[in-house]
Amino acid sequence: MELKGKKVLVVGLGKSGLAAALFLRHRGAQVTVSDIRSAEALAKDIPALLDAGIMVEAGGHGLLTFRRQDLIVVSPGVPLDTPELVQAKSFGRSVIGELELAARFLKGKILAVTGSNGKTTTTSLLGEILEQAGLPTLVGGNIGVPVVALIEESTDQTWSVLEVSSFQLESTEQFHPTIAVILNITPDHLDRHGSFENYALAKERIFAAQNDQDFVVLNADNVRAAESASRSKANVYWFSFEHPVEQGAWVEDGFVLYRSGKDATPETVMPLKGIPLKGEHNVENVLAAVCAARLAGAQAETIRKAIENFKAVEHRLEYVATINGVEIYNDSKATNVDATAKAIASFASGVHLIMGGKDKNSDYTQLTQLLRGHVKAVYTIGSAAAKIESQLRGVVSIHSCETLAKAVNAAAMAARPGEVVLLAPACSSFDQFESYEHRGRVFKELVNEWRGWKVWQNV
Ligand code: UMA
Repeated sequence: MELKGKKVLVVGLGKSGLAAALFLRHRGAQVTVSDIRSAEALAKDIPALLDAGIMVEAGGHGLLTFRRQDLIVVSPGVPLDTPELVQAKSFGRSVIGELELAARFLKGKILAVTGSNGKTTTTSLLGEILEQAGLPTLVGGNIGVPVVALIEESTDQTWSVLEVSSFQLESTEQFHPTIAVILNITPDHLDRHGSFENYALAKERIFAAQNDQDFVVLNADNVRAAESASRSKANVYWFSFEHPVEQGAWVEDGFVLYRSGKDATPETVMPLKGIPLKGEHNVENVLAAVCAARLAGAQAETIRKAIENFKAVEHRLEYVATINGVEIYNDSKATNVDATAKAIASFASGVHLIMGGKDKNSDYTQLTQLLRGHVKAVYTIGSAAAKIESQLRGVVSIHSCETLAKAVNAAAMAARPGEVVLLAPACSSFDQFESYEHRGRVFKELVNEWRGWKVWQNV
């Protein structure tokens, strides 16, 4: 793809937009960036862009700006039905996402991981395993490093381990992973995709460009992910927590096993108790990683060691502290109902659950049974609070807290030794925070204040 002299518009100036604009300019394109945020809000990035010879349109998208381009590169968070994009397309402008742009220039092989939950943990784990297996490895994507930023470092030998979201996959054409993993598909982002099926179809784009030389790794225990197999042209490998699979990874008698084909002898990879992460969902993530890493050429022994030394990723059921016998966990990345369900299920009982934020057209009644079994009280925050409260009224004791600070305070007062305070919001963070990372960091700061307060109380 020739970029020299092409007029390219980058829509959205977050992490992806900034990286894409600088890359495109570096390759000789005439680049403009357009963002709905004001020039003041974008102030920290504008000087570097102008210095690089990139034009900036701030405070809104201009129809004319969009129509003047040869190519439009869209950030993942910008919906494809944005009117300016729809009109530019109708005028024959080519519109691609940041992932697709990157895919056209990235060298080497791609191992891509998608799913509604577990993507970041599995991607990080795979990055560690492949690196320890001596393979030249880069890690990026939805995990926080735009894929476009990996291009210059990639070589023909590189394995790019990429976390890819439905937002990124929605606008792919040539994106072609050698190994594609779908961890699970459960409702999320229904506000953007309109329906569960549209969302699932966006996820399936991960294998759209694959052929019979490639591999797809699917969760045999997740109905919608398993259904995808019939539409894949690649070799299907499975992972299952519940039963042995023909080829892939599974759990049997407390061990993780892997079999490379239906006539192959199963190999024992590691005991379940060697997995340092909490919850059944993390065993699923490990099974997916074992399968994908074996397909990439890592040996079972290397995989076992990398898993045993793996630390939970920040904001994913991250252990924060124990204060006066109360364990505190930060699962700020639980941004949908299924992730929250998995977090709750990781604790037997006595959970004080902080949930709420920006609703994504979710159905919180799906938590009813788990709340009754494991949760002592729910503390609601954010703009989704009223909906959560009306859907869960009578199921569990609910405290309306509005802010995270009030919720931590209320949970700290109520929790008894042996109980758990868990932030697992089931919502996105954007009503009160910049991102789920920001929400998680604020939570940990509040927990620190709580610790200080307890220490002071005990003096
Ligand atoms: N914007 C517009 N017009 C619009 C909408 C947004 O100009 O109509 C602008 C905003 O004002 C803002 C910019 O677009 O300045 C934000 O772009 P973005 O939302 O794509 O954010 P990035 O910083 O580029 O981050 C994106 C991913 N964000 C989303 O998908 C929402 C990050 O995933 C990812 O880490 C990063 O690229 C690098 O690849 C975050 C995420 O929340 C973690 N992902 C969702 C999830 O995991 O559930 C999918």
